[in-house]
Amino acid sequence: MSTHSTPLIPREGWHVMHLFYQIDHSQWQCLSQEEQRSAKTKLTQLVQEIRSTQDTHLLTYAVATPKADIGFMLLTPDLQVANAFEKRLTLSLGPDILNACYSYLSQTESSEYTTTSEQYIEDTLIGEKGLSRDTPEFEKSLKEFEDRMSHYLQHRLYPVLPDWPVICFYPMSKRRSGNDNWYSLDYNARRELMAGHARVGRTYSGRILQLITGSTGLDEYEWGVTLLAKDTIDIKSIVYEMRFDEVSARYAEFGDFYIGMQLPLDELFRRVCL
Ligand code: 76R
Repeated sequence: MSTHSTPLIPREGWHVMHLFYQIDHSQWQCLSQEEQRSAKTKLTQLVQEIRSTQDTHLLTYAVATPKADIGFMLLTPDLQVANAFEKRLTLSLGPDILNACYSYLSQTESSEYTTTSEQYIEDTLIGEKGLSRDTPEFEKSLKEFEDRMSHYLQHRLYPVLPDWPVICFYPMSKRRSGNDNWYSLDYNARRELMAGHARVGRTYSGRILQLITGSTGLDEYEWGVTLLAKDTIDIKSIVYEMRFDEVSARYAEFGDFYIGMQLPLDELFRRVCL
């Protein structure tokens, strides 16, 4: 019998875990200096091992308020691997030192509202630019669009996140109550609403990097929202501005918000007083 578990790799995309821990300083104080040093070395080596695993990324951050002390964001294809890394991270500093206080499981996904080539041809190339099919200009513009989209789709499914200092995570769902039921709208209505949402989002290009990961059936809410920024003002403004956009104003429900600062591990240890 094989001793290996069957890999659980989605047909497309990766698994994503947001992990939040509080440190039990009274347990930590029970360790000798030597034990504390080797505990930190163990976590450092584990982080290196995770980061050198193929198609796997790990962000480490200090959480700004006592909702948590340390946060990890783990992206990796195989849920078996994600689960094994999560257990090892939890125990890495010794039993009962890192106590999980919040976690979120989701998957990277492409969006059903992404503009398709056919839509782009109809709405933009023919509709707006007045080009006709089979002309060199038409072919060139279509190829440019398709290259841009394939790059963009690749980022949504297989993201490599920058080391921007501010990281904001919150889960959200679309409302399903009375007249405000997102899921009873037809596809075109949702697509139009999402186009308005994307227009607001695009004005934050270069200031906000967003990664929307899907979690229906996986965790309490329907999506995990991860925002990276260089300035907390940009987090505050995008979330504020989106509240006025119908998609959020009328249809969004939010979970708790976590704000952290990405830090290299040695600085993170000092920050959280380990
Ligand atoms: O195809 C695309 O991905 C581009 C258009 C786009 C989609 C489909 C887009 C753009 N988003 C999409 C989907 Mn978004 N987004 C959020 C939040 O706080 C709030 O009010 C909402 C949280 C933010 C801040 C944000 C930012 N987006 C989604 C979905 C899935 C909806 C579904 O499938 O029903 C959710 C839950 C969601 C939520 N969005 C953008 C941004 C930004 C900054 C952009 C522009 C990205 C860019 O063009 O680079």
